[in-house]
Amino acid sequence: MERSFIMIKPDGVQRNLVGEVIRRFETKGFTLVGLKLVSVSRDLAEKHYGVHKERPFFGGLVDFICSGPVVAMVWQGDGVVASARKLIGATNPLNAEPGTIRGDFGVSVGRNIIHGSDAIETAQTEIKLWFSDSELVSWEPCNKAWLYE
Ligand code: DAT
Ligand code: MG
Repeated sequence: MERSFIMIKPDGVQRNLVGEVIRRFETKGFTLVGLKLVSVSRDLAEKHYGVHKERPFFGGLVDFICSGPVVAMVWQGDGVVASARKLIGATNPLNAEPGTIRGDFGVSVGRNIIHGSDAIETAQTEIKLWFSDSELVSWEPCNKAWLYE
């Protein structure tokens, strides 16, 4: 089944939004298959944001991601990659719709609380970068019959 890499950034952890973010993914109906608190190394942050390495904000972004613990997660479910992006909202929280995580909790692009993979292929690469196979748990939620027909 489809999986996405979701990370609560240092601002989300410091602002006590870990439970709120997890609640939104749980109540939506997605399944948590990986979860850990990580003190991110520069090497990992630079790899994760490698696609942005020529952008002027890259250095600040890497500094920020390494500035405090993050919560790295893998969520599973039909269509989870695109749906997670909708739950998260637009990159700039000022443009993100109310009801989305960034729309409800943020005011600036450099402190936008959460990361979510932007495509299925990206998700696969990011999950491999952040998690070993043994850290991912395949399990059958008991409410599955009530979420899928
Ligand atoms: P997203 O996180 O929505 O996938 P992205 O991949 O374009 O957005 O950018 C990655 C992160 O980089 C983003 O979450 C916040 C930061 N960022 C993007 N554009 C920025 C900008 N113009 N100034 C400062 N930080 C920026
Ligand atoms: Mg992105």
